[in-house]
Amino acid sequence: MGMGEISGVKRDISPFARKTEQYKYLLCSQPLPGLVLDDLLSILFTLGHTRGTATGNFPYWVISLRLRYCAFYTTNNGHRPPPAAAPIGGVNGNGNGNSSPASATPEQPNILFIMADQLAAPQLKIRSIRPVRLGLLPLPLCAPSRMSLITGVLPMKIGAYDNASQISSDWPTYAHYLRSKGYHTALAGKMHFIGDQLHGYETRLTSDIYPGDFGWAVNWDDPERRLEWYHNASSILQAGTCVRSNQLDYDEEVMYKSKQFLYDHIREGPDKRPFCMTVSLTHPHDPYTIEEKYWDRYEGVDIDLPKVKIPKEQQDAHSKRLMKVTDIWDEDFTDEQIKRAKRAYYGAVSFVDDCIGELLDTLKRCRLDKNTIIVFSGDHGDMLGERGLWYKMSYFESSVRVPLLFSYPQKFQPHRVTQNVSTLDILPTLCDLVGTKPSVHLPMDGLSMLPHLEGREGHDTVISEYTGEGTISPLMMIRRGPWKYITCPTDAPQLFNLERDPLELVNLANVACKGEPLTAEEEEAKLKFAKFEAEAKARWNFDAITQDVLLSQRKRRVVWDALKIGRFDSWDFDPATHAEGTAKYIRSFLPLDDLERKARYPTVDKYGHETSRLIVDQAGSHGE
Ligand SMILES: [Ca+2]
Repeated sequence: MGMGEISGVKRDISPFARKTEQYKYLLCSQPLPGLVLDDLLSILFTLGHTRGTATGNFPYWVISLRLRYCAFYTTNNGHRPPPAAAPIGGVNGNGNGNSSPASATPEQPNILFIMADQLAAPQLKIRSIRPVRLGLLPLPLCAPSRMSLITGVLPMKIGAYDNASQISSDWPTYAHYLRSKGYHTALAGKMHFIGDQLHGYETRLTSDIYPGDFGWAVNWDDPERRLEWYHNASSILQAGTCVRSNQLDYDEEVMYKSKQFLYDHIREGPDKRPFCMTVSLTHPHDPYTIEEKYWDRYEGVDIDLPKVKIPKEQQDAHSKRLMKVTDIWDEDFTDEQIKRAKRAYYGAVSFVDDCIGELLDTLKRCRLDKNTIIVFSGDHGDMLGERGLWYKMSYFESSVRVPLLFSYPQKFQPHRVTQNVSTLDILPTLCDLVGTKPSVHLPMDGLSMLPHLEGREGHDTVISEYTGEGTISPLMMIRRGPWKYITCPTDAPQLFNLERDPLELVNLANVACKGEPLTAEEEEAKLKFAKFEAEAKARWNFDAITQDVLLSQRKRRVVWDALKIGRFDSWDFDPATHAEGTAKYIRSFLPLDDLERKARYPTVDKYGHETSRLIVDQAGSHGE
């Protein structure tokens, strides 16, 4: 296998493909400059072709790309997408919105949901397998995006306005639905909750990396003022290697706790429940700094410079504000500075790859790999200098498009889906996969991606809402087919056709006021624009939303100003209060041999031979 078997893949993948027996090596052991997922996909597709089977022992990933690419792939490989399969475990929700009570069986699949932070799909160059489209976000900012992801409900409905917005604890999350279905729901890593730090997770393994309070609220009453915690240019100016960073401290703890959770799971008794563990890493988020070994993986690589450069005076209104909010308006970064920032970012992506590899390897060694669904996604991307912008908060592709992958080889063939799907869709999809349904009596904006996973026709629309820093009024997006429409009461509207204009250079909203004659494409754009305008008007009451956002901001400012005075009672999660504490390791009140026996996996008999039987005659064991 090698170059050219899959249309659009330009790299020779044979050096990597040899190591696919151990999936981790795909991710871990090769220096793949910013191309890891791209290569991964190439290899999986190629192997699918080579083996002509959908039941190989490596993970299959389903990724949302354009349908016609999928069709091309299918033709090339001589087999069709799989027939519609029954939901895993069977749907036994009763259909009236109440999921059945705890009824998980040992056969029910575990779920490992891995998240990265600020991982931009376009920056991974998955776009080299054109045409490609990946998961989009309900809101391109950390906390609101995550709150919508866990609830399946759009940000304005749940009040997830900015990075200091508290959503009510009575919103059901995927953790609630899966827990009701009998799952042990656990969170390791970041979720950026404000207030309630659990929201349905039964076990939280680490604290959050971000504050769980109102400190990062946006202030539309004083939009010109840059707040102390906003992004600034330092990330780019100071990009490079480090021995340690805040983020490395955090992710290494997340990884240790996650792996320990898996080890603890396999040593539970026969009545153990299936798990749904979310492992949420903070890399490759800025600041752009990473250990030397990851930096060195990109030695000699010509780091790509941003494709689109726009003079700042010609930027759209929101982009201009973002340049000021992120304090880069007066900066003129050199090519060298940009390359260093991107190199460190790519290094951090490789770090994430290594972490994924470690988790998959642990699953395998714990013999959990055959019965664990793996989901991979993120909260938003990073502009990384494209259009002169950095970080997120924008609806341009590098900020709003994230990877979204599902792997469950027992049920789904590898293929790529082209429709627009959202991280909002993860909750109803997980529900389908474990045989339950979200309540039909409650708001749900997400739609199940089961049809996409099964190779059938699925939905193709993503709605996104933004009221965080940088904007001064609600900024909304509708993405459907090739079209991306952006509207905001204080800014000029935008319309792009990403099929014809993947770099988003031609604002087709301008044709609405252009005189005759129009080309056929302009006529089409004019018609689309009018429809999107009507749809937005019907969907959003901008005045009411603006008042809701202002009310929330003002309430939080008053409360936060008071809470900062005197003794500070933090809402930040303290894992120590939830840990097993003194009951772990060797203690005087625990029979020593019992402890050692229970802690060893796999179980062995008195001569050290592996056995699945309960050991009752081992020296020192007490009473079993
Ligand atoms: Ca984030």
